[in-house]
Amino acid sequence: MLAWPAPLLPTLPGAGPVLRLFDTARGEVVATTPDRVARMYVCGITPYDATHLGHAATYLAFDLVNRVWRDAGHGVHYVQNVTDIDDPLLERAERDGEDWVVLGMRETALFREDMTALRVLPPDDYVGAVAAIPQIVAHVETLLDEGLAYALDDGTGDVYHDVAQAPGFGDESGYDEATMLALSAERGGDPDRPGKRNRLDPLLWRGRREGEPSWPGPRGTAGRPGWHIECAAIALDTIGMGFDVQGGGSDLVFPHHEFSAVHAEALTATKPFARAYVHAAMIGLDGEKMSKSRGNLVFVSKLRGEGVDPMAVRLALLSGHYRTDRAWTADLLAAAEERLATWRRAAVRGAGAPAAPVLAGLRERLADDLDSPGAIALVDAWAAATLAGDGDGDGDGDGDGDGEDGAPAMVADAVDALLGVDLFGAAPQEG
Ligand code: 5CA
Ligand code: ZN
Repeated sequence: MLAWPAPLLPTLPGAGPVLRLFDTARGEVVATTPDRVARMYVCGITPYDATHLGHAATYLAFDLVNRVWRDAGHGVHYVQNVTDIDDPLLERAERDGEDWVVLGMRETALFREDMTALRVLPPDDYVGAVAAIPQIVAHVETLLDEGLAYALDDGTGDVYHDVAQAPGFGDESGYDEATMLALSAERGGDPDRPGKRNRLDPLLWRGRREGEPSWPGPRGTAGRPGWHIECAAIALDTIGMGFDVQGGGSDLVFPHHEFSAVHAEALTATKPFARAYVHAAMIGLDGEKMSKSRGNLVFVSKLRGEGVDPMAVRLALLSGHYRTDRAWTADLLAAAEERLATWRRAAVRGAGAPAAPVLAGLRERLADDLDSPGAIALVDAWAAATLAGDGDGDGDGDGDGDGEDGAPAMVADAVDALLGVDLFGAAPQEG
């Protein structure tokens, strides 16, 4: 699938330090250990509605991972999926009397526009579930052949993974069974379905139902893929086992990331699926998680339509730490707009407070589990110091401001490359 255009990425002098991230499986901040090319898989959207600020926050967190690795000198092989066939897509299409393919394509197109506007670096492989069906079917057949999966005998053709045979089951989330059962029921699982060997067993393949789209499936059983095997198959096909970061929102810790790992580890008889499982916290609105099912959504595209600068949206979402659940508020956006205007006023000066400490500080803050609030505070301090110069105090008579010549341009490059905020994108107001 087509991804979206890449924003320009300035090259900075020197290189940043090793990126450390909180790994859900180990329960602590660990150093990432990428090879020359770092490998990252981030779970993509289910395109039945527009991108809201929760989705955006999650993709911005992993955009920082991408940027920090690149700044440290690594190449990055970044993969993202699109769940372009699943229950919610079919349900929404049915509700609105629309073709599910058209709905999915339209919302994916809007997502691309939103990501482009937010200056998110695009994935190298952008893969839809439908396109991955042949690989998924082959994997389900392998699991059946090896006796690790089973078909229900109720005539549906539904196939489940037998998790009792998966030695690594539970390693990713670390949850106890009661928690798993509760989350499974809440997030698309079917713990109470009769005929399953284990209540937690995840669906690998759903046999054809009247009125639903279907594809040729394992052992000739038409149907459509389960959700977790989609991400396992796409990751295996693009970046293979043992990749550096599996990412997504914290609502994917269980069951999705647990079972994607279990499927891939069973298929390859190796561990681990990912070296680190990294989760972005939830963005809320009015005291609840922002979610399509609750309908309490603020869309990126709606804000763009209202003329809000996407760089202010980006700054607003990055002004909180990615692992802290936080709320979207009008004040958050207003503060980000003001901050952006201040940074832009400082960035157009010809001289300002020294740049090197800002670059070093940004690198240090972001490498420390993506401390974007700490990074932003450094730029705030730099902008304040730069703007506090009286404009001609350095005696060179150029009216550019006190301090180091060229520092503002260098800081703007660092802010662009590391935080993804373009300070020259809108007409700056000098003041
Ligand atoms: N297609 C699957 C992943 S394979 C899916 O979860 N799609 S989604 O459209 O529901 O979510 C897309 C991404 O946004 C996921 O990484 C999800 O964890 C994240 N996400 C969803 N809601 C929020 C929220 N309120 N705050 C932060 N991230 C969120
Ligand atoms: Zn996924």
